[in-house]
Amino acid sequence: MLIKTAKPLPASEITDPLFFYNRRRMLKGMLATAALASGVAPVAALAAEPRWQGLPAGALSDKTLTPTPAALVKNYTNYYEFTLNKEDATQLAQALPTDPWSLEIAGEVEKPGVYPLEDLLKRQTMEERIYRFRCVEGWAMVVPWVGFPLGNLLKTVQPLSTARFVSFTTILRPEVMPGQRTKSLLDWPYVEALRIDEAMHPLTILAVGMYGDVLPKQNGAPLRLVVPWKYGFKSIKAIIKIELLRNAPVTTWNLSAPNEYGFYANVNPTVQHPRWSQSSERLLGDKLFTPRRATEMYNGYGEQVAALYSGMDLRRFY
Ligand SMILES: Nc1nc2c(c(=O)[nH]1)N[C@H]1C(S)=C(S)[C@@H](COP(=O)(O)O)O[C@H]1N2
Ligand SMILES: [Mo]
Repeated sequence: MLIKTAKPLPASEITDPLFFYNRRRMLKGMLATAALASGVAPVAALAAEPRWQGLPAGALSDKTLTPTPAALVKNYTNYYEFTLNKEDATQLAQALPTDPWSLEIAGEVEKPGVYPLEDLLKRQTMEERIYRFRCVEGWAMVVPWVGFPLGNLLKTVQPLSTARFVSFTTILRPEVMPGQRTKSLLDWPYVEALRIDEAMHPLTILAVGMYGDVLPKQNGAPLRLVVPWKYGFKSIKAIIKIELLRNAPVTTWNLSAPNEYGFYANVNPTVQHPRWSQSSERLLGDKLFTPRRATEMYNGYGEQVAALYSGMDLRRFY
């Protein structure tokens, strides 16, 4: 979609190499840059796109992990606004319009506002982050996300010292999201939240792409959270609002079944879900007879994040 600007462009934007008229084209350019720097082959058609951004070393991303085949990640999704069926969201989610898209930033910040997504993205440096991802249901995958640290975005809007939590809200569009027309399972819109130190942690990213391309709609386009040391339900999709708060908000899964889905939801092989064990997991793509792998504490990111929870009783704060 072409964004036709009615007002004349300020000189700074005309000369700004980061400025693109088209979000998809802009994103593709960013993704190609990220892909090049990470060694993943860029999308061939993008070869002529300008490459104007260098990448940080990417020390937070384990390049030795083998990504799950993209087709599996795109065709086995959890997106309850559309369906409870993991295969059907691939098709159903295509009905969600994702361009144009605005992100509201509200609450305890110096610069609240409703920002066009393009404006926020063009100020960010895209990185590829290859992360393990673990759903609370016991399946796992490895995904090469493309995105940027949430903390970098939050810094641009200047959180106040009173901000102790950050909440995220998914778009409410019952006319295209059939699941939102019923309240039987979850309360809509889907809301998730982090403590501010979790939100500012450099592993916490907002993803706009995966596998070197724009994020598929079923995987949460145009903007989703990825918190690799927590169960997948924290990684909320299609975010339209980020709010900085003094107090912990009510979150969707915690509200639906507080004894099953804690606020923290840190991956923990020693704290069992009331209805199944969390001590092992099945990697997407593994054959039926492949033994399940052992679940890792904090999904393998303990070295980076354990300090956030020092002194906390993880059985109580699950
Ligand atoms: N808005 C929204 N976000 C969501 C969900 C959802 O149903 N709606 N499902 C969550 C769950 S349970 C998981 S495991 C992950 C799955 O991400 P994926 O479908 O891209 O693999 O998305 C999370 N984010
Ligand atoms: Mo999940």
